[in-house]
Amino acid sequence: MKRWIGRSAILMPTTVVFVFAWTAPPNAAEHIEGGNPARERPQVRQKTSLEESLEGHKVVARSCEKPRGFRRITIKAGTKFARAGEVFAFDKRAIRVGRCEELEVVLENLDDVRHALMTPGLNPMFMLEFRGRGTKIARFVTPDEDVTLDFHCHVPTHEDLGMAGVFIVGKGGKPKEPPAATAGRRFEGVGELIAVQPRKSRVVVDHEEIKDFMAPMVMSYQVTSAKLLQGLKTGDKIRFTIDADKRAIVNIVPLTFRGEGTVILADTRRGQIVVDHKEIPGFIGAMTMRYPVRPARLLTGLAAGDRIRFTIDADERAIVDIKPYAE
Ligand SMILES: [Cu+2]
Repeated sequence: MKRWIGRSAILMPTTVVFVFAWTAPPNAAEHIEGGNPARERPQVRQKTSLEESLEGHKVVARSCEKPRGFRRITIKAGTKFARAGEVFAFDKRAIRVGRCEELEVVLENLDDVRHALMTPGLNPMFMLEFRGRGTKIARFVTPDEDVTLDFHCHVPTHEDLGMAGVFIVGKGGKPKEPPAATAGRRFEGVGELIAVQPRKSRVVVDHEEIKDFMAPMVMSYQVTSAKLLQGLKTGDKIRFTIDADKRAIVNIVPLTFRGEGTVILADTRRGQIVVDHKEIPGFIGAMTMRYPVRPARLLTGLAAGDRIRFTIDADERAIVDIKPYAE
């Protein structure tokens, strides 16, 4: 009764592509760094925000797999560093760093407003965001080439108001490959929805690395149609396609499906369950079916006849959450 092979066929009809123009630069005001500690991450020890931040932002340059050195730099952001005619600035405007060097960036925000340090020319790009005062740390590895990489504050208007500078890598120089190399390309990512905002046609996604495009991070994206968000909820896992030109999500395939049914057999040893379930909209009709359960300990204490609500992860091809309930 295992029917996972048919899952793409089942998912396909729900896939709708809408395309229209990206209207404004990405709204960095909604860019969120780090993770939401309140979110449930089963099987994983609760990480400290520092660990999460470091893990999420250790961006290794495509051209340097193994860093040859390490350097810590402190960058302060605030109105007090602004020169005449500016409003905000970073305390440093030109930072010399080595080639293929691991940089620990300690960013201090002295303002109450939001700032975001971004180096768009880095492949993959690097970004560290603040929602207010404080210090954050993240790392990236510089490319193994003499190149000058711009950095700026990604919050709209802040770059024009003074928040810009350069990382001079090695002797510095023009990038070999302009950032526009991604132009016209589409990238696929997998992540968990942190927020769904149909009215704004936006989603906040905690995503894994998007190869050749962006490091793992929590980020807000425009979607090209609010219809793409239909039926999606916070906590759902999705596979999504980003159009690099539009800087928007042009397609979303849900990977999380929720079902309800009665346990026929809880096979703890094999980590499987047979469940007589109702229709799972967008996934499969009402039927009795066997599913892998990960982790298998979710089956502990379950017995035939128990009523359950469960979550299917179509990417993991397994039931990843089970909650018994009384009728
Ligand atoms: Cu700023």
